[in-house]
Amino acid sequence: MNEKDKVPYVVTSKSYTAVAINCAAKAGEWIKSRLGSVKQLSTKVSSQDLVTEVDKGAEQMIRKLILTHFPDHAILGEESVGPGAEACMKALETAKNEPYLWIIDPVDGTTNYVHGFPFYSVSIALAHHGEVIVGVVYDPSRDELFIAEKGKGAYVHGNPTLVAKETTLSDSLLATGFPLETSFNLPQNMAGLQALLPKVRNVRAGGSAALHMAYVAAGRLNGYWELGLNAWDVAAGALLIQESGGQVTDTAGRPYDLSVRNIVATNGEIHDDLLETLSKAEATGFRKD
Ligand code: 2AM
Ligand code: CA
Repeated sequence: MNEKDKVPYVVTSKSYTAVAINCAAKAGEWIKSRLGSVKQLSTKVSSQDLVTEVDKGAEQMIRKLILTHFPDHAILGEESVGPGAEACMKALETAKNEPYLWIIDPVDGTTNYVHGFPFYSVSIALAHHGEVIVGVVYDPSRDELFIAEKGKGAYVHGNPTLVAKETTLSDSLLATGFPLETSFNLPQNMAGLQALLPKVRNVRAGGSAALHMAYVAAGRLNGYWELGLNAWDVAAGALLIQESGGQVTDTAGRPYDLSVRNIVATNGEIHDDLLETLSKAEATGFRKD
């Protein structure tokens, strides 16, 4: 073939998963390199709701990378949405029917990050017409990368993840988190803890929803519940769990979708018992009409 007739190589299909991994790894390394050097600490709605220049910088980094590869895709990121549940729900309502929507939490576990407690993560999910098709959670402290593709399984460093096998609450290690809203969610959370603690092996509250969900996927936790979360905290983790054989619903037992804020995520075996205990304790986070 004549040199001038050669067609230049054009990348026609870029892997969504490869881009998600690249973004999570790059942002994760950068976040870790800035550990302990946070200069400006701002709060969103209260002194408990922290945001740093690292959260904002990491989100910008991820946005740029995604848009370099997929300029037509939409992006929903924690740091680009105003504070509070209303703002998140509104942003999600507008974005959820986008053909391709990336859902980013640049630092999940910001409070831990600020305090130097090594349990935080980068969470990146891609939804196609509202259904999560790729989920990546990266833990820079342990250099653990959890990856899931819809219908193709979930992996941590190339090894398939599988949920734990225990079938009873009494053999289960659970995790939860404490939402900031104090008038309604706090008493609900206390009621849930009080009902569950005597029934299970123990309960942890590590402070990163995404990482807790990755741990359920990997069989390190049997289940996790938390009230008042946002789409970016759980979208990637939900796919990790589903692709590892587990179950994800809201606290009323309805199947997971992007708008779920009160979440129950388990190995499947203990799901109904966990739901029932929360319901009996009136600790689902849903107000009675
Ligand atoms: P973040 O660190 O990205 O804010 C811990 O219980 C979990 O709750 C974390 O995933 C944390 O995510 C999330 N979280 C913290 N503040 C929150 C808020 N105001 N609303 C909803 N979720 C919050
Ligand atoms: Ca988060």
